[in-house]
Amino acid sequence: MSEQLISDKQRNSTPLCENKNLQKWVEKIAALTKPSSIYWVDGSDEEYERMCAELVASGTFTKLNQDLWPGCYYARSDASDVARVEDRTFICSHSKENAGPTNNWEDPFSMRKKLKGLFDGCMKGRTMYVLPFSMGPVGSPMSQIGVELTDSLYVVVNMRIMTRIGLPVYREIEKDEKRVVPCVHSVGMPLAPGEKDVVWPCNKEKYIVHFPEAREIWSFGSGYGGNALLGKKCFALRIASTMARDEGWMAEHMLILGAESPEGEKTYVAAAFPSACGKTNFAMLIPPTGLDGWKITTVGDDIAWIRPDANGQLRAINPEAGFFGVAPGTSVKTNPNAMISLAKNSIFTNVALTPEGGVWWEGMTDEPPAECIDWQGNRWTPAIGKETGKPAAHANARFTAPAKQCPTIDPNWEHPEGVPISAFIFGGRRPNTMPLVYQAFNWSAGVYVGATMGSEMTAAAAGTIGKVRRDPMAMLPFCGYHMGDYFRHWIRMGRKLNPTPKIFHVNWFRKDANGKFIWPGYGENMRVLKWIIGRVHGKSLGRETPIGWLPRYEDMDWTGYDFSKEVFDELQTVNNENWKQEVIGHEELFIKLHDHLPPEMVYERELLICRL
Ligand code: O2Y
Ligand code: MN
Repeated sequence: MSEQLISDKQRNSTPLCENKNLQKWVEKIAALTKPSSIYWVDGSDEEYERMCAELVASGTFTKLNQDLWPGCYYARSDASDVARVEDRTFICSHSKENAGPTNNWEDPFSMRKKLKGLFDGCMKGRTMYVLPFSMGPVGSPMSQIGVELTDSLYVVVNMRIMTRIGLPVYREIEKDEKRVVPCVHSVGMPLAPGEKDVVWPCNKEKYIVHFPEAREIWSFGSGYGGNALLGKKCFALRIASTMARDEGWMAEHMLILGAESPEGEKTYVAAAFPSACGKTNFAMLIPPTGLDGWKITTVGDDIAWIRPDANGQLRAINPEAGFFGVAPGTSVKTNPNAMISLAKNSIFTNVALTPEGGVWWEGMTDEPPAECIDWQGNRWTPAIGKETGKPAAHANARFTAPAKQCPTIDPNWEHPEGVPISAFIFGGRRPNTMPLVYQAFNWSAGVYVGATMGSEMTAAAAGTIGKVRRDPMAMLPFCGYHMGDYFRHWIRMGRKLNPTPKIFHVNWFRKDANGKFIWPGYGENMRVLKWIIGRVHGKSLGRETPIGWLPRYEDMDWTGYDFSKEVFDELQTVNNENWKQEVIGHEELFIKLHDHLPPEMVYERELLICRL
């Protein structure tokens, strides 16, 4: 098999793209990183099979039992390389001020010098893959193109699921109509001649670097998720947010879903919740008993690129082609559509491996397997787990699954012009203060709601479990420029829109006095969505409060669900004293951003204080 691979590598060592600038850049990076071979990825099925076979041969992949998990593979990362590294993520704009106080900044000249040192010879003994990818359907006017040069085959096969790659993208590059975003990635572990590789090469030193003016990404030292699959957070959010600011569109950390009423009326909404707050579950929601005449369709679960059309109607695409979802907690009960999406042709990272050659993670089934191999390769049983407190799967274990396998995938999910967006929903994990749902009074008040969003943190970012932080529009780790300017961009966008989408805030996580969640969440969230859609179409009523419009008990559709008015009223309580504290909390971030904060944010804060 390896001979076959070598001859194929040689075949693809001649450029598959005629664009001279691309060829020159590949040569330049190869001269710096000194790989032993260069492979131009064609993106074919046959190539994918070979690459997965090579990953199995090298020990990085385990092929799962194909009767149970057809087309699926399993990988375990190095124990030190399990999540995005926010403290090692840099925005190297020319001026520090443009990166703003919420990003790590370094002067681009000294950073380039540092990167030159790090990347010098870093691919020795490895193959450098030339991986062209399209964020968004190939050829869509809303799509963008990147080329990732990477020495990680694991990255190539994951990117094949998460983006559109290969020959059609080279053809787009040859048209020379769009600027290509250059992305350079290395695991940072060169191999000496004859040195045996490890299953998960990486480097203790990590750098995830963005040059927004040059629209360039360099990533060193990690092979995991958002650090290495550069189309995702690095391109589709950090670099794209700066493109969007300059070109009058929006790159947002948002799911996109469609809701079709029993009468056949279709409404699309986009929603921003911080990392690991249930965006994937909401994007694939199954309406509950009583509202089963409604149909939810999924356009995307993580990122939305949104642009006004010639008439001012906002339209959105999902720039991705797959789901890189959190495995723990995903089950046939919590998200059957995700379980069907990941049942075949998927890659699992840092979950547990069962003796039957299947995968398992905490929350997947009520009963854990009698034994399995945990994400670190050790034998695990429920008793061992209890004794050591160690889970079988890492909290940030992931599945990489093709979006087209999702049973609820929207018929227009690849529409080149995108789908029309009628509402934005912001949300977070808030045990108190925030009601289940409310509507902002207008666009500017809604931007304030998004700008002051907050949430308890989870495992998606290294070392942050349990903390609470403000996460404006869920973009704090992902905005490629000054957050104050980002709010200004939102305010400006509002002036171009017709109709102006309505803005809402939801909180599925309010707790009662005993610390128990009051709202059941999951499918029942459809009741909230139905109220939101009713507001969009002028069909639902609400009451005015100091923070916005809230549904009363009788404004919600409770068909098929016995939820008491008393509990609902508790869930919807707006306590003015708590809210005064909340507004003080808004200051924390606003003070940091003060010199770039648009005046609308200050007015909205003052208006809110007056209303309270
Ligand atoms: O790189 C990681 O650890 C995953 S982070 C991630 C992955 C998919 C979707 N969203 C996120 C996120 O952190 O928001
Ligand atoms: Mn995300």
